[in-house]
Amino acid sequence: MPPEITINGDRLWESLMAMAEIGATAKGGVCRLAASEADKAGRELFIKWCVDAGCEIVADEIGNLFAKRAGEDTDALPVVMGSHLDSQPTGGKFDGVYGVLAGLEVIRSLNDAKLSTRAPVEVAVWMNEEGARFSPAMLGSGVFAGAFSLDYGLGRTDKDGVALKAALVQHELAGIAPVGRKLGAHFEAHIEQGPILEAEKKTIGVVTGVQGIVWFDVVIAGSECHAGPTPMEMRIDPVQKAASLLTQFFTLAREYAPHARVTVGEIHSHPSSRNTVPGKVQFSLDLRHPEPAILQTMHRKADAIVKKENLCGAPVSLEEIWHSPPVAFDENCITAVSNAAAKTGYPFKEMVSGAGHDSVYISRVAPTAMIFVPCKGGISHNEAESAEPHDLAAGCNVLLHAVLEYAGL
Ligand code: HGY
Ligand code: MN
Ligand code: MN
Ligand code: MN
Repeated sequence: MPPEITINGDRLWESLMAMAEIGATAKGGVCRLAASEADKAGRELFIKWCVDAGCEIVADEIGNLFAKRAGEDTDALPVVMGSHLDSQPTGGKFDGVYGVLAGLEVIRSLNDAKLSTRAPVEVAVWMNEEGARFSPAMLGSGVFAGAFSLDYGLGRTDKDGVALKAALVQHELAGIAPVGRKLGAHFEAHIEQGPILEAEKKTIGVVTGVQGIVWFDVVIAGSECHAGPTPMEMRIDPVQKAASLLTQFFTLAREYAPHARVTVGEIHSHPSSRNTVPGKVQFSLDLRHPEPAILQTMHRKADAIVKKENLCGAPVSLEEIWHSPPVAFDENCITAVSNAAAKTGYPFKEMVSGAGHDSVYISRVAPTAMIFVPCKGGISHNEAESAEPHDLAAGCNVLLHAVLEYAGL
């Protein structure tokens, strides 16, 4: 029987804190937008650590990175531990990074124990998971899984018109691999980014799937005029129309509570001058629900709201820019995670993820499941994001055992 490995998490915590210094913000968070200088620096540090751990590094054409630890059976498909290093503009130290560095810690622990696995084991860094710089989210894993073409992915531009293709850098230590390699299985460790595990005093979330997400761009066309002499009834004011739309969109969240989510994260007015009635207002709309039928109803109602608002005043357009249907993960992978949680003795529960993750698209091309650990107050996509070292270590031990159930010793 191979020696039992128990990951204590100290080295994992050190790596997380070292990575958090890259793109560190004044308020204790990180800003490592996809393919930015900070993201490049984070990827270089990850590559260095993986080369030091004896891994071969390859990158695919959309910029996904893979650190490969050979297995005894060179024909066996790799068991991959993946997540992301890119962050929100005011991101936290753990979103995405935890899953990547927990994967590295598994490899380092196998090295320490001088254990070789039957199948190769890899850590994947999926490009542009957040969608904060290049929409849509989960772009790198989506191209890898064939949900988007490589040209579409490389052609996505940020708000300054910079294309991902131009922003990508090839890392000198990385060989090039085509997108879409076959994988044996994919496991992603991630902080929950919500309050459930902490509230229920559970250490591990066995993630069975991910709720559906639809992203829209809303554009309201007004006409610029002077804030002083122009009588209210003469104005075509997109902000007043936005106020009515926003109230109705948020009503959808109440109508389909408790699982519906409605978020308006971006709001822009043009020309954005305090004494000019705007000529245009644009905002993003993010609708989510775990039930496909209800998400469709919310989508249909959003369309109807816009249609009614278009009967008068400032014209509104609602353009769907991304749809990620609800996903159910692979039963055997879910069982491997449950078995690992039971074996390691941590209190666990099954749950559906409210956030999107790279595992959504990778589950289309490989058996996939996820492992959640609590984060403080359920806060994430916030510089105050934090997690307990012992919970992070627990998730890493569960990841190790779930991976070994597939990779074999
Ligand atoms: O939008 C999401 O849920 C993910 O964090 N990109
Ligand atoms: Mn994430
Ligand atoms: Mn995120
Ligand atoms: Mn995510």
